[in-house]
Amino acid sequence: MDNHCDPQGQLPDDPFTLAGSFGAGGRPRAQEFNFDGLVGPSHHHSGLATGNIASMRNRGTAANPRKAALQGLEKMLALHRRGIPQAVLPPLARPNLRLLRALGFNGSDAAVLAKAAQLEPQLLSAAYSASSMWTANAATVCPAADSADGKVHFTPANLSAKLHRSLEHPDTARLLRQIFSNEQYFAVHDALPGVAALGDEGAANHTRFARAHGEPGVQFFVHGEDAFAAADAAPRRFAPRQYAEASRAVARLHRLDPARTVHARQSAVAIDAGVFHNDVIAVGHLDTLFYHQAAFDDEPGTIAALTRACDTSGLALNCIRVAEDQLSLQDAVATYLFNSQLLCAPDGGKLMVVPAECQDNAACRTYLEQLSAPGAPIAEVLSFDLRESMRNGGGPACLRLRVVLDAAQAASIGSHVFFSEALHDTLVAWVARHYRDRLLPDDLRDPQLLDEIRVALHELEHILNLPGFYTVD
Ligand code: SUG
Repeated sequence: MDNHCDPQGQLPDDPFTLAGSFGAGGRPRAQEFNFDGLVGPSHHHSGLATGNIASMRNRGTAANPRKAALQGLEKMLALHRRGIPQAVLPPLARPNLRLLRALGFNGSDAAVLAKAAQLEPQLLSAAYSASSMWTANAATVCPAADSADGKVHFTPANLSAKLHRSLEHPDTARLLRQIFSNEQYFAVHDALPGVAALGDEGAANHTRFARAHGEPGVQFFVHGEDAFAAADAAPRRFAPRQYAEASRAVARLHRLDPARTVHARQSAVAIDAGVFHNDVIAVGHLDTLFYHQAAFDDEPGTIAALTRACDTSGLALNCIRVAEDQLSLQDAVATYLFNSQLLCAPDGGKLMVVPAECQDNAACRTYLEQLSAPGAPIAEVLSFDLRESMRNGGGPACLRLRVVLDAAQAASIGSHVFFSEALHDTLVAWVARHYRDRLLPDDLRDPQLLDEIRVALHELEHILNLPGFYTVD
């Protein structure tokens, strides 16, 4: 197959050195930045996410927030060193005391925590959840080249399927508006109304194909359910999280060209096997779709629609299909092979970033050896230990939000979110100073933890130049 990576792939150390470069048709060159979530200090395992097998399985086990954050930073550093444009999104402030107070817990902050711990420990876990680390769920992002108004659009995901996640979007919107503040370049919408029938899980159910990041592409939205479809509700083990109506609304808000937008339905069998987001079973990048045969409700129809839309954009879609006899659906969920990041190295080769669990599974390891053999589609497989995040069902692709930016758009960002060796070192030292190395759900009642987190986040606000971000409660 054609190893077609972004021909604009000269990746600078500093995104601002991009200034002044133009690509095909006089369009500004653009790069895909991976905005990885920095794992917050309250990372713990409390089994809040039904339908997410890892979260359900690890409920109540000890977490190591320090290790979780360092594992994420190690991935960011490694990719940065490979020349992949990398940035960071900070954790949202937790605990969310607004939630607990709104639910009738009152008194001092310590009293609120103590009463919630005694009466509703799962609500306390939700208020303390560090789930904003999975930035693939922060928003759906549309590069300027795909929108009729030429702006980069963001719609924060309402994440209405899960209580702990539904708390994220107001702060996510505030964060995105603070970072992507220049309205000449960026439009940050409000999340869709937070009801089940408009459930939206952001970029985890969305991908984009294009010849180069700065060129118009094909947007691909995947949903689990049609809110108003006729009674097709076969008995299900797990409820879908993404609704077709939500995907279509995001496409309208982002002013996409319907001819270059494809909507497809996830297979219910996959959802029941633990594919709570489509990015657990498929990933796309530039001209490539990597997917398991069980990913879509109508596989031939979905691939045909995508191929047609890509054809009309002058793009030959490369599909890498994994059959059940190569890797079972169950192993796909256990290894998170499809939650890998597909990336383009500066030398043009395709990189695949997989979780270490892929190497622990014999079938998956064999498959990856074939996929990266000489002449095969992938130039190199990079494996990372992200076990802390994985124990909550979050692999490499969950931890990053892809944002395509050209030089002027990148240069308009004043926050210190672009990754560098220096930022890495600062953040590692910050984590070492402030994070615990063991956290159980029961520890969340400790008022000392609240104080530790407040001090840490106040410092982070300065490191990342996000004034006031953590001041609002
Ligand atoms: O929403 N886990 C997250 C994992 C999100 C992974 N993201 C993507 N696939 N893009 C979720 O299920 C677990 C929290 C806990 O169990 O404490 C959790 O929320």
